[in-house]
Amino acid sequence: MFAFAALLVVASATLPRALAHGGVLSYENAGNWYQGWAPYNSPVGQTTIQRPWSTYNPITDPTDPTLSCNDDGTSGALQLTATVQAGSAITAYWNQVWPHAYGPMLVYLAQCPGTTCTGVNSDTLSWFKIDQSGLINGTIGDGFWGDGLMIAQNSSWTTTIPSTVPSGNYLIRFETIALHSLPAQFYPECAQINIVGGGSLQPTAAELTTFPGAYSATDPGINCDLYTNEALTETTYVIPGPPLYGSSGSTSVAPAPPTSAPATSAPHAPTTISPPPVTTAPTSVAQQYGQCGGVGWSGPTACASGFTCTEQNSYYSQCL
Ligand SMILES: *[C@@H]1O[C@H](CO)[C@@H](O)[C@H](O)[C@H]1NC(C)=O
Ligand SMILES: *[C@@H]1O[C@H](CO)[C@@H](O)[C@H](O)[C@H]1NC(C)=O
Ligand SMILES: [Cu+2]
Repeated sequence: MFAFAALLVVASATLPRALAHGGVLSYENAGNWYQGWAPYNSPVGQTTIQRPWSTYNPITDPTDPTLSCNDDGTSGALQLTATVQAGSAITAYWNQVWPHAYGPMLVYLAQCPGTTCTGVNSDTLSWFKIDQSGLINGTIGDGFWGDGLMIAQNSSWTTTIPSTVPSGNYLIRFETIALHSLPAQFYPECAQINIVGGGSLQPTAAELTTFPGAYSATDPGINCDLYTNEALTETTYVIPGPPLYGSSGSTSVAPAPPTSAPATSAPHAPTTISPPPVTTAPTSVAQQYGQCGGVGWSGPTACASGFTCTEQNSYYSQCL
């Protein structure tokens, strides 16, 4: 069993004893690697973009005060921030091999007031969800989940910072929720990023939430028993949390043009071609560094002019 072999490797690397659990250990963006916080080392001298976190153990209460970033919400004494281009991909890496294949993957952003997230308690922020993957196929009881995809992708998850997100300082919160036993297990860790080159689409009120606050123990996606008879036929899973960013309408997005041609209007041929308007609404092509393909990907598969969709692995293609 590869999982067993991996656990032996982990044990010999003198990692903590909570071998069945863990968290995000490192990040990658645009070719830059960022080592994460080491929760079982002394906090003294740790310099990382990741927010401090305290335990490999799961949080099992969705109202737990540590639910925002798996700690008390404070930044590190030597906290760093990564500069990240809007539209670029950022990957979080969990300890290998992540053991829990049943449950959803979720990624959130929260903008910090002021000019830095350092010193801002994560418990005070409003979060919006930029990525999620629930039940990919099969049934609740025996299906393939976002968590399984994360494991299949080298125990990592790649998400694209939406190109529409306003530039600024954010926390990014990667979360895997494990449903193999009840209560559900929450594994959230956060990192500080400064998003540059962003757009102007603010999340709507309906898309914003808090941690704790976003989840309840009675949410169908959290109080989800995989071991009932119904679970073996149920193919619908409701991912917990707010609607995805950009999905619930916003005043700063222009309404879609009517799809039926205005047959009755007199066609006046324009004598000049106007340049395309600058738009901040989501487009059907991926921008530079944006994801454009891969197993499970349902977003754009074409790249903006001048960029080519390039396969990085079977789960991730990127416009370069
Ligand atoms: C479920 O999805 C995964 C990943 O896309 C794929 O490898 C697997 O074959 C699918 N299983 C079924 C039963 O469709
Ligand atoms: C798999 O993840 C590890 C970090 O956990 C990383 O060092 C390694 O480069 C990754 N391998 C691939 C093929 O991406
Ligand atoms: Cu575990």
